[in-house]
Amino acid sequence: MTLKIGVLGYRFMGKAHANAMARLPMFFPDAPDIERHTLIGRNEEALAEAAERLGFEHTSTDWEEVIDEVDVFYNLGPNFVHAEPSIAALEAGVPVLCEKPLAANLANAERMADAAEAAGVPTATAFNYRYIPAIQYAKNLIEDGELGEIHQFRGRYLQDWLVDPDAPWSWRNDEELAGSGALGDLGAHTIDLARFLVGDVERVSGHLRTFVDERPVDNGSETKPVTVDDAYSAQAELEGNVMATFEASRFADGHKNDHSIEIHGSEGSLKFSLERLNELEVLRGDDRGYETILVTDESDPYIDHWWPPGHVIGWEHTFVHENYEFLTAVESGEEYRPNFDDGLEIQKVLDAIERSDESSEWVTVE
Ligand code: SOE
Repeated sequence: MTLKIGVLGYRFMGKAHANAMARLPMFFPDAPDIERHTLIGRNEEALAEAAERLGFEHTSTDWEEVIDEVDVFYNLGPNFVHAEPSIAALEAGVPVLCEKPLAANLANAERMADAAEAAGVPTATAFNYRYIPAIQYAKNLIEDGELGEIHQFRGRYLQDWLVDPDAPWSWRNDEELAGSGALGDLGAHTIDLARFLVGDVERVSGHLRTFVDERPVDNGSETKPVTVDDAYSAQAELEGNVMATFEASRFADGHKNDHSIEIHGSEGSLKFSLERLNELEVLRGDDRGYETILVTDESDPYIDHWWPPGHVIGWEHTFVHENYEFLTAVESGEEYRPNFDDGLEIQKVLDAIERSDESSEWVTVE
């Protein structure tokens, strides 16, 4: 059976997922057969150009119509578009992959997770960084007890594309449309890795800041207000009494896409940085320094699908692994993680960090 895929959104994420789908038959021959069936957007001309370039057979400006025609629905639109089309697809029994964060607010994330539960079909919240081989290697080390009992998690995600006060306003700067700023866009990834590698977030103390209050619209003389954070930091307690700190900024000059984590346990530590994603730094026992492990051996997660050792992979490969796992779960009907429930748990943490910033108090994640 060939799975027909409908995709809403054709910009950054549309390109990342379309590329992943195109790579699947070549590198993951056991992946389900898929057809890039319909690309959905609002501007017919731009949509037609994107469909041609990204390899989709059809286009549509009406997501409701498409839901009835496809076997899988990808929601890659801005955060404020996540809820309604995803819920409608689930009500029609269609599995959904939705970009992160799951929604622009907690209420919508709850509605989406409820719809997923009622539908009983696989769902995905698209946390692609779980699919970096070095991150899966780290998970295996932790599960095998190589780091002993985990005491501390430290995660920061730094970008610099908003340092310029004249960088144009976009939906990512608006609370209604995005939910939050660096917190939801970047912090959601870090919190996903903390949950994936260590455990659930139990309570948080958060701090949010906006450094530029208004930005030009389309380089013109008009401006629009910035109603989300440019940066956030939080301290947290994870299950098992693990101490954590999270931080993200779009205002960290000199950092392009610097997502770094460090984990310390009773028997060892590890460090990972997205800008060197083929490597994991590990320290064990009485080692006096970290050993850099190049995670490109055939026995490393997913690597046997790609190139010989040392022939490094990149950011786009994470989407191939993610699409492989999700579409395999769709075909077999098995549960996929991270699903909408995981997306909701992360949304609860984002919400708790914002509430903690407002109240200047620790907030329990419930
Ligand atoms: C922009 O800040 C962005 O594209 C995020 O939206 C992505 O989730 C992250 O992977 C890279 O940066």
